[in-house]
Amino acid sequence: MKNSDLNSLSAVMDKSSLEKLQALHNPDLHKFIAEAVRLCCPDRVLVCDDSAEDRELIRQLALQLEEETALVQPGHTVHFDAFKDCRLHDQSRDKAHTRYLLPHGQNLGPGIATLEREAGLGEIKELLRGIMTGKVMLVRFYCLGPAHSPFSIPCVQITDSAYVAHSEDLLFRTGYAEFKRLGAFNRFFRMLHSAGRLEHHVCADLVRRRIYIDLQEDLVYSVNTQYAGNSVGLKKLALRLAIRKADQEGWLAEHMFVMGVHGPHGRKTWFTGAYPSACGKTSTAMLVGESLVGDDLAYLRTCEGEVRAVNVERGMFGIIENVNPTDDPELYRVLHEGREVIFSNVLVHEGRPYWLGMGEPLPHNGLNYAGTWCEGKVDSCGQAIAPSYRGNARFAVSLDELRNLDARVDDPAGVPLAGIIYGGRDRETSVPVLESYDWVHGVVTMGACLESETTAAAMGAEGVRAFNPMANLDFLSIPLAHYLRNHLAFGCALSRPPRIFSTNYWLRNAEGAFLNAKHDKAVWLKWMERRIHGDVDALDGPTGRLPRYEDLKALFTEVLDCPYTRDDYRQQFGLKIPQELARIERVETCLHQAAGMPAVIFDMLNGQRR
Ligand code: SPV
Ligand code: MN
Repeated sequence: MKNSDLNSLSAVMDKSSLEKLQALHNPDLHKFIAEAVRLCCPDRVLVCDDSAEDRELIRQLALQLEEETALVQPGHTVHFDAFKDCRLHDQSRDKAHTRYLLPHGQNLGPGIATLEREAGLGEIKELLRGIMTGKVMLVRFYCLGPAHSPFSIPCVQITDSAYVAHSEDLLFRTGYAEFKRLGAFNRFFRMLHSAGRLEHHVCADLVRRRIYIDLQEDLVYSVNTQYAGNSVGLKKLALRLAIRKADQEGWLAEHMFVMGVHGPHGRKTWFTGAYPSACGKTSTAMLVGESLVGDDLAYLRTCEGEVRAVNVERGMFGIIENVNPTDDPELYRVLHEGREVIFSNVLVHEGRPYWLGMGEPLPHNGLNYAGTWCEGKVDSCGQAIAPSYRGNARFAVSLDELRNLDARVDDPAGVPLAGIIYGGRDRETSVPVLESYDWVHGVVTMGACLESETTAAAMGAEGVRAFNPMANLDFLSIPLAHYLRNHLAFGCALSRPPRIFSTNYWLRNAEGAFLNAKHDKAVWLKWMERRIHGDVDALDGPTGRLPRYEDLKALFTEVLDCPYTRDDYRQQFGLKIPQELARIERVETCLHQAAGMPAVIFDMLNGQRR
């Protein structure tokens, strides 16, 4: 450590924290922390390692600071994010104020918000100046992906929010040992977060909420926010840095679950699935009888001619709405009996959490995201306040709580990937399950053409159809054309790339009724698994390979023990030609707006149209 860094830090750290930092022989790390201390002026800095004692300290701190409140069930707490009214709240990702800082004159193409780097750094540093006065700065180390692996990315998180640190303890792998092992290396991800001024333990300065990503330094600044999607740096903020790193190194960083699907005779086949937020990604990964590796973020690398996938995380920050004993029995169990759960923006009554769609009547009053709540309460815009934050109340748990966790979750080599699934929220066009003809066909017509209706996971209007390639558009830190070119190249380099499928759980009939029940996705998954092994045939259609009625009928009986009629099949799998053509038109328009799109993408769409 440089002398000046050491001096500035020893004034605000106790001996134990200083020793922990000194044991990491990494001047870049020391410099980053010293600069953050000079900027944010905390009263004290607490450096944590991977020990159980430090984790317990953070747990206790979250309660002491009242960012979390204990519930009746031991180890369970609730956290609320700020809510002023329907226009000003802190309960989902703030896309409008999340920006990449780029040198003057550079941009990342349409739809990706950027800011001139010097100006952005000036603004964010002004917001952070002295922001931790009177507070404790926490310094935490994590590892994205399994440790000791080609996938691992060490990260350091600085925050003044014990809730953020506690969430990361549940959601990510510890990383102090990894930093120690690696010593002086310079590429690690850096996160600097402050919840800013608090009122009633939630962010008071929401209008000054900013999330700025400095790609040059692999550093994310986040200020005046507590919602985990904006503040828990290792989640979607690190994904943005990872997409950049993956681009430079020739792998893929994706918004995907990873799971093992069980086939006949003990066979297990590995899939990843990219779905926009709140479109069925977690519920697919959690299907009864299958094995979970991860539910939100995956890194994909090629190794000896095959694709390997890992879960970036080690926990789940899931949507709680509609988690009930019938649809999600394992999650429901964990939310009641788990050792440690952080609930956010649910309804609390007599120390117990309640949420919409939990399968039992809700109390008529309690504490919720808007303060004390009773039925009929409205906000200052006159909007009814729901018992729990509609659509985006969440829970955070460690994967260790789950009985369906796959034994290979921490395999440093990842799992061999056989299939990739793309799924959006589409009421009128795509069939429930479809297989692509080959890698390029799948990447283009299923991944790049993904459209979905917007949901409560990000700020803005809900239910609006939006172009969302690979369900990753919100997180792209490289131009879209570049990202798609990487995808094409990734699979084209392999003699047997993973098979690509699409699913749509949200198809409706003309009267607006859903054409599928929630459990039907279990059948689509089994069909894809059988296709990969050639156990079932398919029908060659203009948009891809379709399941045969007889195979689905047999699977409905086998998997769900329920009938499946020709009429069901016809309604679900009849191609909606005008809608398909309209979709190609819309997506093509979006793709044309981005410069440098590979010509093969438009050729493929033209072929599809013909
Ligand atoms: C999502 O919105 O896709 C999530 C939650 O997984 S967040 O951490 O907000 O990104
Ligand atoms: Mn997600």
